[in-house]
Parts: sequence; C-alpha cells; structure tokens
Amino acid sequence: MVSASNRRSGVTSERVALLVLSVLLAAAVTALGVTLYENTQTIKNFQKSLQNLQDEAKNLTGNLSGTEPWKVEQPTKPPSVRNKTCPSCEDGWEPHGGKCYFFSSVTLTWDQSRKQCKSMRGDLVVINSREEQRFLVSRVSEKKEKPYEMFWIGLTDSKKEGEWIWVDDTRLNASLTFWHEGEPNNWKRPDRDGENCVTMWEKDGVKNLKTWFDQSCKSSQKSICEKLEKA
Ligand SMILES: [Ca+2]
Ligand SMILES: [Ca+2]
Repeated sequence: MVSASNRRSGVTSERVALLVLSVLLAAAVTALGVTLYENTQTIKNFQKSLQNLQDEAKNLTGNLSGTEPWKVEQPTKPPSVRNKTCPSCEDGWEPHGGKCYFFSSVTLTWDQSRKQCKSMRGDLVVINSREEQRFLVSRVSEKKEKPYEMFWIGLTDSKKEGEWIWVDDTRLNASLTFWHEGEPNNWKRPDRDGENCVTMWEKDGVKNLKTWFDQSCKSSQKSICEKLEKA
C-alpha cells in the first residue's frame, strides 16, 4: 500500500518535473524565436537603409554626370531681368519713358524733317509732359554742336494762325506750353508766311524749360523724332 503510494508520488514528481521542463523548453524556444524575429527585423531595416543610401548615391551621380558644365556656370535669368538688359530701341534711337527718340545731325526744313522721321517709322516729337520737356532740353544740351542750334518739334499752326496742333492731331494744351519769352511772335521776315513751325533749343540747361520758338517752316534746322519702343 505504502509502496504503491510511494510509486504514485514518484510518478507524480516525474510528471511535475517533465511538465516544468516542457514549460521551460517552450519558454526558451519562444524567447529564441522572439530574439531571432527581432534580429531578422533589424537586419531587414538595415538592408532597407543601405538600399536607400545606394539609391540616393545613384541619383546624385546621375545628376552630376547629366549636367553640362556651362549650364552650371550660366544660370538662366528671369524674363523681366532679361528684357531690361535687351535694347528697347533701334540703333541711334534713345529710350526714355517707353518711347524712343532720334536727334538728327543734319538740318532740313520742317516738312523734310517730318518725312525723315516717317521714313524711320516715327514722327516729329509730341511733348506730353513737363518731364518729357525736361528730358529733351537735357539731351539737346548734350547734342548741340553750336550755341544756338535749334531742333524741330512736331508742333505747327500752318493750318490756322495761332491754332497750335501737334503732328498726332491733338491741340496744344495751354497749361503745358514752353514758349521762350516773347514767343510765339509769327515774325514775317524774311518769310512772308510768318512763323508756323516750332523749334526748341537749350540756353540755361534744364533750369530753363521755356525753350520753344516759332520759326519759318522753310528754315533749315535739326530735328527730334519719336516713336514707341519695340514690343
Ligand atoms: Ca504762326
Ligand atoms: Ca518766333
């Protein structure tokens, strides 16, 4: 009875020991499995990072070999900057305020001067502002070769005495005139037709903007042509 009981308890102890061993083994296997899984993930992540680096290196090499050296040296300018550096007027014409101006070097009558301007797709100058008058006086001051050199502008009273009309058919604005003192006087010598065309000159630089004279249209003078800037 006792021995049977002892044998039973021995078997039970063996079973318990086996159970504990099994549990420990299972735990060990699980732990090993987890560690292995973690290591595999780490290796996978490492491989991924390496691949990314390789791809990046390949892209950089590709960019460098695909870029031509002169392109790196010459960055393209934005269009606005490029337009400003390009000439806006043809050779011999001077840009100012969206217009181009030509100061002739030969002397002609008013009609001949106008024809010359038109042959260059312009016309005698029409003065629309005090600022434009100031610019022209300043340029005439620099261009003149003799002290009293005169330049035709696009203003005339040929159609009706005293009715001043610009070449673009606009009437002279009474608040925007720059007659020299004593002008216009329509002097009838030597031309009996009087003085029906207008010149400007420069005497005191831009300090004195009152530079207009009516003159005989048949007299020979230099001239100022004007046209719009190139599109
Ligand atoms: Ca007149
Ligand atoms: Ca006069």
